[in-house]
Amino acid sequence: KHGVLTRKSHADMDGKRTPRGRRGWKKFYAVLKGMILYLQKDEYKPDADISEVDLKNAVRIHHGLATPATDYSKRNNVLKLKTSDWRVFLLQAASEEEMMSWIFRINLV
Ligand code: I3P
Repeated sequence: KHGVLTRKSHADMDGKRTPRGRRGWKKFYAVLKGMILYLQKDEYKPDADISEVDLKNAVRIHHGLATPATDYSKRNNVLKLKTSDWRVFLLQAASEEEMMSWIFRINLV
């Protein structure tokens, strides 16, 4: 699955709140492949190599959990992704249908 997702980092690997200055929203082209959610700067190209930055933004979603971000009301269609290494991301999808589809696919892994 792929599509546009806008990301906000809420907690870091130690589970601690992401500090100010790194809490902004950023738009990515998301690609779910195997157990990894790639958050790429540019649109998906099947045969292109993954850049260094894109690798850094990749999220391991095995043993993670995605749920609708019902406690976040500033934006619509936002899901909350908790990873097995205690990171928390808010991810805004293009529509409610897209959000539900991402949640379903992430939780299948
Ligand atoms: C953050 C940025 C986010 C905002 C966040 C700010 O600043 O303005 O948009 O979240 O508020 O800290 P920075 O880019 O300097 O990290 P919202 O859009 O959800 O308000 P927060 O600290 O209350 O999460």
